[in-house]
Amino acid sequence: MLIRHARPSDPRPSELTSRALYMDRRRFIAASGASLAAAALPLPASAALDFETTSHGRGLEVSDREDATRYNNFYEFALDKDGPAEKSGDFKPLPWTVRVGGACHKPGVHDYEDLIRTHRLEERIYRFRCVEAWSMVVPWIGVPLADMIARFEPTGAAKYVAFRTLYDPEVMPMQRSGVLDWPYREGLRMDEALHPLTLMVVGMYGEELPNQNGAPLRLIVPWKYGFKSIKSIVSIDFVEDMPQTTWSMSNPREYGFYANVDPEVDHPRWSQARERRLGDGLFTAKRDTLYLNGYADEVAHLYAGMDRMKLF
Ligand SMILES: Nc1nc2c(c(=O)[nH]1)N[C@H]1C(S)=C(S)[C@@H](COP(=O)(O)O)O[C@H]1N2
Ligand SMILES: [Mo]
Repeated sequence: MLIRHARPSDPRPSELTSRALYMDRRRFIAASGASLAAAALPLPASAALDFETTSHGRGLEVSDREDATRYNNFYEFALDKDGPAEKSGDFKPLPWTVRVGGACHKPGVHDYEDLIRTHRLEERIYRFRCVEAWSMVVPWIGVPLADMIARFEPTGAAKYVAFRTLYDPEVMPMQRSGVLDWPYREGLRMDEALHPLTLMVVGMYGEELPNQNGAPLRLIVPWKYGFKSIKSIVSIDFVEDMPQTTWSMSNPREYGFYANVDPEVDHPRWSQARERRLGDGLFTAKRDTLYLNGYADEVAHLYAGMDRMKLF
């Protein structure tokens, strides 16, 4: 007999929308997408993707595509939220290669198409929480990072995975400034990278990633603050020591390596207890931030015994 076990991160009642409403809304968005986009800035056309739907996040009320693709953080293009969509139009995400190296048996340079085509794409609806206390719910499309990592055959020396974003100051204007130490760097502990929730994302809302959301491939680690979800990845390295990460290099007091969503660990300059969901009206109450962004039952064991205040 087949029993569908509820996933512990399944939506709570306040986040629910009916499946029918979600499908309707998708159809509505598909039908009206052109006119909506024309009303704002024209988005470069994205190709539709072939993917399997999954039960991840089924029933969560999905954020509007407009919000998720026009309110971004992508410091390579701009420091404000509208800037990435406005200033990334000339960026050409394809062709693209990813260099894989370090402690693995199959290092090498991989063409994006080969890297993706050999995997089955899945759509997963995840909550996403920025460290700046806004959140959204996005239907991401990607490959479980663990599946991608398996083909590189990491060795026993691989304790962490380090990722880097493209460095190309000609098309990424803020890289001509020193606001951050470029290229953007992120990292995960090996067990975090291999966790089934961790996704290497190539699309959202049924289509390839828009430039401002990290085309052509970016990470999504749904229980961590948004800055761990590095965009436009050009290299993956398996390493023995905890890698340096952009935000902790720039301000180690404010940004740690773990960056787990935690309502009880305040950012030094603001509380993390509440968040504003993109699309909620000005008069809608902020929402309570959930420990590990609502994924605690799936990932809390990774941090058993760890001091949340020290290893933030
Ligand atoms: N390369 C790169 N990746 C990045 C960032 C960035 O500035 N550069 N910003 C991070 C932050 S702070 C957040 S909140 C998310 C935003 O992702 P989104 O624009 O798709 O919502 O991207 C993350 N990945
Ligand atoms: Mo963020």
